[in-house]
Amino acid sequence: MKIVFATGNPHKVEEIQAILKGYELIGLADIGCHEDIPETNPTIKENALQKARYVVENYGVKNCFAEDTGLEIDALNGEPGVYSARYAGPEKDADANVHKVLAKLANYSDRSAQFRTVVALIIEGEEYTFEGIIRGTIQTEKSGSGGFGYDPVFLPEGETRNFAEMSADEKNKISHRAKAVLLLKSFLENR
Ligand code: ITT
Repeated sequence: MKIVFATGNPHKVEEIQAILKGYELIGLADIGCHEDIPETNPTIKENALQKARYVVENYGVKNCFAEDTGLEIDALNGEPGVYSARYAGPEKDADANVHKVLAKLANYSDRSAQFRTVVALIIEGEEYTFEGIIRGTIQTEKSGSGGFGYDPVFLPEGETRNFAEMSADEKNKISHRAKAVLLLKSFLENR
């Protein structure tokens, strides 16, 4: 089965394709979409829905899913949250975002945080959402060369290596995104 995945982030396509093995993910470029899809809502769930709806409404696509992810840091009242991609500015610079987080947390002893992903699916005109969360802590400095975004400072609960120090397979077994996508997968398989 082919399904459009509305993301401009190639890391997400790689991670999700590895989980949705029996499906062919069609990227935005393949449907002629080269624009930055608006994400203007105050919640991760609404942003995920907004991205999926945008593609269905503007590109004549019937079945589509999108996802939105945020890093939610307890001591910062859930920041950067829905602003995770642009925390340090509109350039979506992962390095600058990580440095901003480390600077803001410098004086806090509570470094607990979570990643939250919401996948929004539109299929045959109906909308569905699936959520995945992983708890962990923000480390004091970066390490590891895998993953992307905030991975070099996110240590999942119960683990000794952060997401950037794990292989893609290891991250994919436990991550927020994997949890949400497994719910999507079982929904698709059971309809
Ligand atoms: P879309 O086109 O799908 O919107 P994006 O990169 O703008 O791609 P988001 O709006 O979901 O993605 O922004 C979330 C940001 O949070 C993203 O830029 C990363 O920096 C970070 N992020 C998302 N998933 C992550 C993960 O698994 N590990 C580390 N950081 C992640």
